[in-house]
Amino acid sequence: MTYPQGLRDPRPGDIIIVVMGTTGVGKSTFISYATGQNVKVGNTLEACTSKTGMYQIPNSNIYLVDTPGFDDTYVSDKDILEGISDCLRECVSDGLKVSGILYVHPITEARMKGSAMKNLRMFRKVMGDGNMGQCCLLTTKWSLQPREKSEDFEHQLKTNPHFWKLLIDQGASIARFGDSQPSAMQIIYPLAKKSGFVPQLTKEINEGKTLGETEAGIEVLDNIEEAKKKHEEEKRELQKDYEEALRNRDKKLAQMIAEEKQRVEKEINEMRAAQEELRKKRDDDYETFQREIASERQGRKRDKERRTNRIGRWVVRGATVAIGVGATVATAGLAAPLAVAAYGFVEAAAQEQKERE
Ligand SMILES: Nc1nc2c(ncn2[C@@H]2O[C@H](COP(=O)(O)OP(=O)(O)OP(=O)(O)O)[C@@H](O)[C@H]2O)c(=O)[nH]1
Ligand SMILES: [Mg+2]
Repeated sequence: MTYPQGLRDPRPGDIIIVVMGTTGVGKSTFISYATGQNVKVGNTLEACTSKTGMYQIPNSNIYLVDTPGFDDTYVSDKDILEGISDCLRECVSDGLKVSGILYVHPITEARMKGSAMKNLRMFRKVMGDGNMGQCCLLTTKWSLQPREKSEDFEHQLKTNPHFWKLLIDQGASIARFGDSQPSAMQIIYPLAKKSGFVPQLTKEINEGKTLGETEAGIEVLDNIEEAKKKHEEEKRELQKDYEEALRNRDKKLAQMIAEEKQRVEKEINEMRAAQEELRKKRDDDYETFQREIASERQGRKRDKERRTNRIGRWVVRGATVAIGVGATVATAGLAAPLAVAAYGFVEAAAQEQKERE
């Protein structure tokens, strides 16, 4: 099967929809269906998507941003937040229209486990509660269990104040993904129609805060601090065990404990370094941002081109990759007509909005 041609780098006014959620919930799968592109999907328990990436819906001005989920390794949370923050800020400063956010959760999980709760908290802090009207809470994997069970789980998600109730009360919509391209497009259309907004994290960064001073950054710093305290406790225990092993002249055991202690110390140092970086990640960014504004004011075309190129690097080299992926999306035969329809639809909405402005 061939895919619609015309994949291109995003231009000012193009529409951005960000996809967030815990590892393995189906973010990349959803994007594969929606775009007909070969987005790498995970088959193991390990996180699959490690970097933020942008994918175009063919023949449309809509781009989906795939993000890695926050997991249990606190140091990588810092990198993930950095990636999301940089991507959002570049989108906003390059005039792209961030119009919607999808928060993905598998319907096979009725309860929100530790990492799901953490991702939900991060999602709220990145977006800001006042922007929930731009968000859609999406459930996936409906085909993996009986429908009644899924509906029961969905009810729990919707009504539990610790899960989605508050977000729905604040205006978030909910949707079910039906493992097909038309279903993906039905979810994307209403988000693409919304007007652009600036996520809370980006607002805070643009105000000159360090990443560690933003709501989302504070959450990551606190999590690292908590993990660091546990590690320091563990290190103290290991030290006691080590001294005891020496007293008992058990050299082999002492050696093993010493190695374990070294590993714990290394992790503590990594955590300290991550905290340090988060706390000071303003100066570079903020100054760069200020410089960009200044050079823009002076009308430096060259600078604008450089930013456009930079945004271009986010885009997966879609056209070439997309051609060989018929197997990835069973229903992608519908991609062309739907994407063309989406394009017309969204371009018309953008035009309408422009006229209103
Ligand atoms: N049947 C079904 N399987 C799904 C669905 N979504 C995801 N899966 C499966 O779940 C696994 C993980 O999916 P991914 O799309 O890689 O998940 P992800 O959210 O991108 O994960 P990370 O990249 O690790 O953050 C894969 O084996 C998918 O095939 C869905 O809606 N239906
Ligand atoms: Mg992924």
